[in-house]
Amino acid sequence: MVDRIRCSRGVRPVATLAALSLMLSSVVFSRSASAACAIPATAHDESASGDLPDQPLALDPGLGESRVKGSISAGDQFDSASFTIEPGEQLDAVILAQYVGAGSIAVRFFTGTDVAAPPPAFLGTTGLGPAQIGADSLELVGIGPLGPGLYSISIVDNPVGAAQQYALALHIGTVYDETVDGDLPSKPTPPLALQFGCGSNHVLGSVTANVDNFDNFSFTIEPDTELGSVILAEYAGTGSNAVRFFTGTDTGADPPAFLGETDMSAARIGADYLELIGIGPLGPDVYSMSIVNTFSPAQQYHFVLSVPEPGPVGAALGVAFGLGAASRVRRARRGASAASAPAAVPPSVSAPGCGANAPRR
Ligand SMILES: [Ca+2]
Ligand SMILES: [Ca+2]
Repeated sequence: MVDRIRCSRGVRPVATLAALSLMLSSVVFSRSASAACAIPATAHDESASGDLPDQPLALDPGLGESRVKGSISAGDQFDSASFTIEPGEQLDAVILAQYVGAGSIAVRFFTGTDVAAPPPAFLGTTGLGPAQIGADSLELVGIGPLGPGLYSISIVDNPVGAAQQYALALHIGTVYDETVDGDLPSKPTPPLALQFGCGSNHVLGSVTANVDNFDNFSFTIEPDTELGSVILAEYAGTGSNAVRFFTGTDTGADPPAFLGETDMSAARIGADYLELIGIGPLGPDVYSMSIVNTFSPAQQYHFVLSVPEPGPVGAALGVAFGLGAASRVRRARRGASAASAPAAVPPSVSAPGCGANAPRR
């Protein structure tokens, strides 16, 4: 059994998911939450599922962390895999989680796959060895995060002949970006219910006095999970504002309970708002956030709401994605809107898959 929160792909209004529920049946909506965010999914493990081929094998990583584990040697010079980042998602990081062996390997990134038309476009490469354990290959190459599209990676023996074992941890987060997905509602329109996943959930928008005074959204933290942090990753603007947290939503039978508030400023980029307000971590429940600007010119924000996964890599990423986010986000926005950059992507609306072993529909 895999958990519902991990398997919900992309930040989408709950109404949209509800409309899909008949198609997806109980696979998505009746999963046990007991393993929620508990074990990183395995996208592919060569010891269990066979050698990754020279030409990319299509994998199905889920939201949050999914691992690709394998080995290369003199007789197995290339391990190649492809995967799709769905609309409403981005590949936040590709962390070298494990490395054993002499020498180093190289990981190469492409858009598309070798078996698709048009042929793949080379994005970049970086060498990986013991010194890069814990490092993000996307950051080393200078290409992350990667928005929706079809991508391939190829792990290459370097130098040829050495034997190495590796594990790469792919981290896929959800994204709600007002420039792509539309303005978040102001009162009296109810908060937009966003569907979060394990790992990082990005919300990007802007508020402007007398034009767009409120950006309101809600989200559900599922049983056995928690909201670990809410990091202001980016901010641009001047003047007053407020970021407010509630339990519940304005649309519920019970009015929301105010949890606390504080404001955004350039000095708070990288700060955890749950810590600033003193309310985190937040356990299973329905919550709302309201970003308010009723007096000042336009203010742009990017929050990263993290539902943590176990282990040092997962725990560190909530902070890392926030602190290193300024350049990441600008690239993410391009990736999200530049649908023509990667090869043609099927307009998949939702994927309940939880790693490579679960069906996507
Ligand atoms: Ca191999
Ligand atoms: Ca807005």
